[in-house]
Amino acid sequence: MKRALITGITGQDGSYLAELLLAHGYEVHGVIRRASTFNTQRIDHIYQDPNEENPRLRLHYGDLASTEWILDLIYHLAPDEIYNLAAQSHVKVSFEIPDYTGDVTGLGTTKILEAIRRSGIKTKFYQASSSEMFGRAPAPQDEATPFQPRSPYAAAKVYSYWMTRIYREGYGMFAANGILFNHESPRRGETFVTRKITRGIAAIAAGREQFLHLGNLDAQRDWGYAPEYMEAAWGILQQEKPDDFVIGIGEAHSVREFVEEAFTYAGLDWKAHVKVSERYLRPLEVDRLVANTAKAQKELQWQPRIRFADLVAIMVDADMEVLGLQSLGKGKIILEEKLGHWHQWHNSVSKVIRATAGRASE
Ligand code: NAP
Ligand code: G4F
Repeated sequence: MKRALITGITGQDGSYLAELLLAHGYEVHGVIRRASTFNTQRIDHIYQDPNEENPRLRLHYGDLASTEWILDLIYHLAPDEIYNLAAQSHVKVSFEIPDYTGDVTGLGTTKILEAIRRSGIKTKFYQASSSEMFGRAPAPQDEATPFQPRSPYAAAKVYSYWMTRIYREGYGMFAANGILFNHESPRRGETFVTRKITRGIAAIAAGREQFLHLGNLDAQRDWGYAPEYMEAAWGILQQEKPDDFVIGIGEAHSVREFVEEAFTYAGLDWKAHVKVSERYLRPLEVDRLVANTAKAQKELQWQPRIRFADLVAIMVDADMEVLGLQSLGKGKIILEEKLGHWHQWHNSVSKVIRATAGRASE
């Protein structure tokens, strides 16, 4: 049985990846941070009692801000695959806590790579690199596009990207970068723009809020559906040779277009509800990200099935259900028709987002 270690297992991607690996028959180990309140809502539906015989999902405490746990854990587990998904992942927040972001999102990667090297184990390492690293580089962006980072977060990710390549080329390690463009889902953190919009719509439809306050509506992103991106991450580690891959849809939409599509789907007029607030603007912005995924299509045979309008329907439906409203139901049908058995609406969507529901106005 293959064994995998996931940092960031409690996040959006970590939870989907854990489900995917369990479905592939792996023993999955996840690193979680000690918190005074429960922070495992996204993985509670796959949690296994450690007192059971041979649980296939096990959790370990650790924080990428410190080092003492990493070498021990990696040496003793000797996982076949390590997925480094942990990060302070919010771009705007990275301007407010740049040094912490550098510690965790940047240096955290080196701590893991160095622990792998020192432990002497043979493993495959996946680094969660980001399209944010491209920053100002003209679209479309591919594996050869030079990085022009525009935030402390992006700079930290560029550092991690290069450390991954340095350990690959310098020590012959199987270390690969997945350069993922924005990917979203009903499990997306509540303060990222797509989820903020779909939660806001549900709150407005329920009569709990009247307005949704957003920042820059002109920025364009290449938005896809997170579970499919975790299929790509897994695929990257199944290659014979370590390499770097751009993963995205290849289509850009502005924040305004996301707003329009989502409000229209919910039967609401966005102009009556959306207000632009300076509070959500950033010191620097990334204007346009569009993936050129020719390499991933050819070498990973990876082809996303969920498109922009599908994603919007899935996310609006899910947030409507969280608030106990009748959803329009298109999202559920799309998932049934386009995705396989491991991503069912009831298990992977409803149960989890009820657990992670929070305030709509943030
Ligand atoms: P997310 O939902 O914000 O999850 C981040 C995870 O990292 C959480 O499990 C979080 O734990 C953990 N974490 C944060 N600080 C930590 C620390 N100091 N020590 C240990 N764990 C820590 O992010 P995501 O959307 O799933 O993204 C996963 C990874 O892909 C991140 O590295 C992100 O930067 C990168 N990425 C994401 C996208 C995207 O569009 N989603 C695109 C490109 C790259 P808590 O639950 O305790 O906070
Ligand atoms: O949803 P966002 O916060 O995502 P952003 O900055 O693109 O970063 C995400 O994707 C990266 C991949 O490219 C990941 F690496 C990163 O970890 C994260 O997952 O913002 C998207 C756009 C930005 O241009 C932002 O300025 O939406 C704009 N926006 C407008 N109003 C807003 C808001 N963003 C947020 N979070 N909140 C707003 O009210």
